[in-house]
Amino acid sequence: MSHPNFVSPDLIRQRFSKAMSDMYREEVPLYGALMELVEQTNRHVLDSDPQIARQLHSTGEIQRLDLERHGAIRVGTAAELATLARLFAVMGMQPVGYYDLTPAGVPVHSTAFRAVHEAALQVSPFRVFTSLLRLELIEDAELRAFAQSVLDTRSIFTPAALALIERAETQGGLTEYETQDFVAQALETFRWHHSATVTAEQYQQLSAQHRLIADVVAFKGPHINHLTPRTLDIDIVQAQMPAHGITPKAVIEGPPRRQCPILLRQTSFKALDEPITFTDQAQTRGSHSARFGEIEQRGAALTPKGRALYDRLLNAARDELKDFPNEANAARYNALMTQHFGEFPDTVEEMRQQELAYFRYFVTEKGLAADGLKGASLEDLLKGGYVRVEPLVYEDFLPVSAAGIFQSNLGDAAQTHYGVHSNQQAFEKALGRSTIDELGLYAETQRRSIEECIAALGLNVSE
Ligand code: OOG
Ligand code: NI
Repeated sequence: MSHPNFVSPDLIRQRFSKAMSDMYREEVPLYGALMELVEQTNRHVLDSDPQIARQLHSTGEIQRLDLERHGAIRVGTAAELATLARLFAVMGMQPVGYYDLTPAGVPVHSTAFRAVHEAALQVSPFRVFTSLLRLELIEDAELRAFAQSVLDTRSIFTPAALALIERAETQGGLTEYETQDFVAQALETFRWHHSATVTAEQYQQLSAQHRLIADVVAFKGPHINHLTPRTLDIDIVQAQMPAHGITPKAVIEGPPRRQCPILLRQTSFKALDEPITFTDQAQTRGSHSARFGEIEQRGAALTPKGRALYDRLLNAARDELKDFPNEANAARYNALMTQHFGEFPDTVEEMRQQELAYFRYFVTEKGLAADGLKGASLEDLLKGGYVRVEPLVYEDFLPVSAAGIFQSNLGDAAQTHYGVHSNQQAFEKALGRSTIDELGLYAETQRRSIEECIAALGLNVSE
């Protein structure tokens, strides 16, 4: 039972997301510039495209747009991941989805911590893409043991944060006073540290295995490595970035531009080179690049059938390109994507009828005023204009896109080939629980919205 004096987990998450954004804006000035560009673009789109404005108003997304962002972190051990899961649970965030990045040469597997119910997402859609380093992929046994020993001695949470997680678990929530403290203490885990925990030589050895390994092992904690605002038009932002002193990656990840946006389109700019001090140096002498900027545009969540079509078309375009998308082949890649995705229906009605995407159903004014709808099917109600649909926004990530984002920030030289397979079981063992299947969540939200329509119309229709 939740105590009346407890702050709701959704509000804790909303506050934490704001605190994280303020911290990152202070640490990485380019993030502030990017936020301004995204805000300007969103205002422009809302002013010039009444249909998008109407859609966002009717789904309520307009209220969360300015709050909306995701972050990413990388941890080194099972214990770190399991405690993070508990920390995020205090804020109403659960691990959704499993992403294996090893096929793309990145030695991690990941999940996304986020709210799962549409009402909670509405308060704060804050998400954190969280990766666990797969230490077993370090070939050199000595280096592997060294990395493990460094990770085993660090503690990425403050003692006060750990105490508050426990208190939230035993009490069933946090009071206002405890919440303030929790947000401040939890933030410490994600802060940047200018000093490394290893010598310059050890850093070089870790980095030579994979730059990501150095990024995880050589620091006190899992610094947030980017914070991504949501834009309503990613092509505009991509085109404007250079004029704002920001150089974007060569191609936008995800589906091509469409009338009806689907899934997720993302672009990022390169990691910053930041001065750091190694343990064997008195002053700052080294540098490390980990933190970057990213923006994204979100579209409709796809059903398994829609997702299979997306994956097939994406693979076909990439196979035909015969290489990772880069500066030199970007124009051809974009052309191939547009050509292949011509096959993906691009109207709401086709996507709904072919069951390619998930939708939310709403009762219309006409529906509320109507009588005598008994016995009508959902299709009848739609055709008669008594209910209408809006695509359900995709709240998750895409493994191929995530790999592209990782790669662009690690440099092309970092491409490695691992002969291992995904291991969701090992990931969940480390996490201490199973990950939630995102498709089930979308199906549930769609179902709830249909039930709400039926109740609002006073009907008991069969579909
Ligand atoms: C995460 C990269 C993936 C996304 O938006 O797909 C990601 C990382 O670099 O840690 O953030
Ligand atoms: Ni990201």
